Amino acid sequence: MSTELETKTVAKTEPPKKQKVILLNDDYTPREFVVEVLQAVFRIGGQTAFRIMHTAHTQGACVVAVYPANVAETKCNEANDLSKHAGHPLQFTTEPED
Ligand code: TYC
Repeated sequence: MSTELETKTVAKTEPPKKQKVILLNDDYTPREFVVEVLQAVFRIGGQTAFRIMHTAHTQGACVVAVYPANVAETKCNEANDLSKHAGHPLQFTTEPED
């Protein structure tokens, strides 16, 4: 009979944290540019992109989408870099999903 103790390790994997990507309004970025960035970076169709742009324009901000945290950060940085390189003040940010 063995006297060795067996240790069982149960992996407790937390579901990946999710983050909202939020589009912020500003007074200078052309509306068409906002729609183009939404389409290119977030793969959003033209009508939905226009609606998100318009909501941010009238309300001050709009949730673009919810992604796993690393995806949200990457897409947010990509969109902000595109805007900066084009010389626009357009800003995207992330915040934890509720
Ligand atoms: N408010 C900008 C304008 O009047 C357009 C705009 C819309 C900018 C949405 C940013 O998130 C934004 N040209």
